[in-house]
Amino acid sequence: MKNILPLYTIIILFLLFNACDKDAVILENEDKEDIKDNNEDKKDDPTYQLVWNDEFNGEELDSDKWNYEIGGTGWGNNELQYYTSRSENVRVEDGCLVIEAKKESYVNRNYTSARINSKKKGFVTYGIIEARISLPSGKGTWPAFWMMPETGSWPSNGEIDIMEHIGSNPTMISHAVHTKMKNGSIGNNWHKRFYKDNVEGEFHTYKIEWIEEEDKGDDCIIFYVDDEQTAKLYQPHLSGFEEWPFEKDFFVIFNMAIGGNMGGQVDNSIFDSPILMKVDWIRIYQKR
Ligand SMILES: [Ca+2]
Ligand SMILES: [Ca+2]
Repeated sequence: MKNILPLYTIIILFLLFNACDKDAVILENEDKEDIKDNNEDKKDDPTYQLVWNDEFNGEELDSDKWNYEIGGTGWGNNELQYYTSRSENVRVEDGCLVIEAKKESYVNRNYTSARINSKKKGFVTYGIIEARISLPSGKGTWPAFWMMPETGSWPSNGEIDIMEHIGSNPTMISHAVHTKMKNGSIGNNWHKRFYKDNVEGEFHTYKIEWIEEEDKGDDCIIFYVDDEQTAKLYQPHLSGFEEWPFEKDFFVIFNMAIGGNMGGQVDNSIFDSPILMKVDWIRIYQKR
């Protein structure tokens, strides 16, 4: 079954079920209002409806939707920052999620930043996953909008990198997926780079459309930047889990790493100005 969190109210379920035929969607009242507004976008779309979103319009991060990931372990990529949940590093302001990286000694690290995820709170199998993001600039920054599986270990259970950017390559947007057969640890993961001016300091939308059995029984994932299709990845024909683990629930992550395998060498002078990743909204749609 295609499903989505949050868990809390079952009250609206019946109403929704009368309107839609197959997707199980459980929503809170507040979310329902948001969704009503945002469905204006898609009200004429016979295919998709909004099922989970955060407009980041409150005063603080919504703990019903997000978890903080905290620590300075390098996160598997030799990243240099310590991720905290402090407002210095992660907050909601002026209608946006703001992740700010800082140069400061903190526990075992010389930089701080933040990483949040929607594990067990917002996840989906298939659908459209889209966010409107303004990226930081500066050598050594490595912000990302990506997805990991609700269950199972990496890399067998997959990873979908909707958008990664590095400040050392200021116009580059990277899309990638990792599977058991093809992943970063053996250096052969699928990826595609796309170049666009002004991704740093300006808002753009980053999106995947993840489609079940789009062609001859095979799934696909289509990547978009500002609604322009930038990459399309098909499931290897009728392949199994080792090559295509993307048939189960994935949650969302926003983070900004400093340095690390992809972020590269850090130019410490970048911290003379605030290093900010801003997310205006995230919206997840599923087929009606
Ligand atoms: Ca399939
Ligand atoms: Ca917003």
